[in-house]
Amino acid sequence: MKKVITYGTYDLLHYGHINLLKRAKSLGDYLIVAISTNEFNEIKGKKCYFSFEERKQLVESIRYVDLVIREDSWEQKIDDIKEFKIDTFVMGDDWKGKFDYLKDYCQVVYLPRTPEISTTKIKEDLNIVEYNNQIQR
Ligand code: C2G
Repeated sequence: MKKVITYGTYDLLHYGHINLLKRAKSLGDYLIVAISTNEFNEIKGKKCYFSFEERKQLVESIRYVDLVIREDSWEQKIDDIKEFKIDTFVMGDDWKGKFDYLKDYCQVVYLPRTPEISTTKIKEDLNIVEYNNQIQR
């Protein structure tokens, strides 16, 4: 069984995330997603709308995902790869090159991001809508 792992915050789940997970799963038979905990997101400087438990529940419901684990630190990847006997590590190509050190332990694949969507864009667009609604009231 070929095992794949990927890491991320996965806040405000959108089709860019789904595209990544679908392609990641196509590289093997079993996909593990390590979701950044609330505490790790603070270290990453990310403020989430959904809590870890809510983000975990959403990602677990995706047909391509077989297991969700916690991402508590930058340093856990090698241990995860060993513990789960991972064959392939996958990330979007905004991370290209950043995890090449994992090539000593498994295949490393960077996949093209879905360009036009992001959690940040969703938040910005909703703020504009809310702002316009307030003006019209
Ligand atoms: N992604 C994508 N297309 C988008 C947005 C995101 O392919 N339009 C991918 C990212 O490249 C990443 C995954 O979806 O592989 C999750 O994205 P984020 O939740 O933004 O994850 P990030 O904050 O980059 O965390 O240790 C690694 C970090 O935890 C990665």
